[in-house]
Amino acid sequence: MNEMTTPQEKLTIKDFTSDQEVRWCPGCGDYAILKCMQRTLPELGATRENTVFVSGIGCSSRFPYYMDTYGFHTIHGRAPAIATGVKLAKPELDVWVITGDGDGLSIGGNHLMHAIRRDVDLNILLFNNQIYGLTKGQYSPTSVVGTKTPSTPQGSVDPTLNPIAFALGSGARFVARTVDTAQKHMPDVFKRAHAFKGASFVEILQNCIVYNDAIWEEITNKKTAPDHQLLLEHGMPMIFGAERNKGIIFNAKSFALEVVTIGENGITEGDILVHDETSLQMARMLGDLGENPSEPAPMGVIYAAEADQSYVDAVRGQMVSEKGKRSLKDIIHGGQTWVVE
Ligand SMILES: Cc1ncc(C[n+]2csc(CCOP(=O)(O)OP(=O)(O)O)c2C)c(N)n1
Ligand code: SF4
Repeated sequence: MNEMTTPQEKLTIKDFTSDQEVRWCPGCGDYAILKCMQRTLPELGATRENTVFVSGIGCSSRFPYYMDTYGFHTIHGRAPAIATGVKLAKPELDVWVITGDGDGLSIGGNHLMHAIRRDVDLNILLFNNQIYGLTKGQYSPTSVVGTKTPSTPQGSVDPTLNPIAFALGSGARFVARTVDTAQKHMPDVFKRAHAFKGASFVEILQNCIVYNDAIWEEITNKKTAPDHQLLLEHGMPMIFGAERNKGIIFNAKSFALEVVTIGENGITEGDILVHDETSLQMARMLGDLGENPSEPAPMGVIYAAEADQSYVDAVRGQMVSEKGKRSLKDIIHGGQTWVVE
């Protein structure tokens, strides 16, 4: 007898689009990221019932409303903590964390650091617009020094926090960068982040057209982008530029990466560094590249290392081995506890 199977219905962008009215300012970079996610999930074979978006507070954190999946719009800076709970309770779910540079790196810096350090299997997307958008444009940890805002009328004096360096310093095993306008590049980065078993950290350069317009202009403008973006590809030489004649070398004297021109000072293509996404040392140097405006910003997968253990499996293993042995009350009262009378 032939078994009848119901063919899996192919989902489309519509299936992941909720009926909620999108309330971002016209022209905000968040729209492009949202569309890209709604378009990419069907390609990943994701289902609505197995997908959760967890966000904190900020314009970017409105994202879960607009996805027709499960979602939590939580409290400021706490999305990583709540997402960790979701993943531990239901490991079969795909858990995406949506956060901003203020939500994830100011009030939530501590929580973000520990979710990354623990390597919880979350896909963390940090929308970096270098400003607090929702609260009307105060400076954030990623604002460049001298940024004039209502909270820094004479210009900010705080040194700028680099999200890639922050993630690597927290022990991240998957770190990538993309930009809101890159409709071809962004899905590939989402797919790699989704496939990674562990905490995948993605910085998305995002334009806030109202409070910090055009901060990524050199990277997004078609004319200037080739000279300001270094598109990384594992195993390929790091060559960039409108004329494809610029490259990255390692300067052993300054112990840093350096931009060179192929054909000048005896530099040939063979001198250009080949990207190795499994090298933490290279990732750390790439993380710093682009801080100087004369250098290109690395885009794509900067670092991807194998996880040495699954945090979720390890914690759930302990939960299983402990089950039925002691009550929660016994555990709480099991140590050095006393009653104050
Ligand atoms: C406990 C608490 N403190 C402060 C705020 C005010 N607040 C809301 S969103 C936000 C910053 C959001 O900035 P960011 O994460 O960069 O998101 P964007 O709006 O730029 O997307 C702040 C400070 C709050 N909601 N809760
Ligand atoms: S304030 Fe900025 S980040 Fe917020 S919705 Fe408007 S353009 Fe987007």
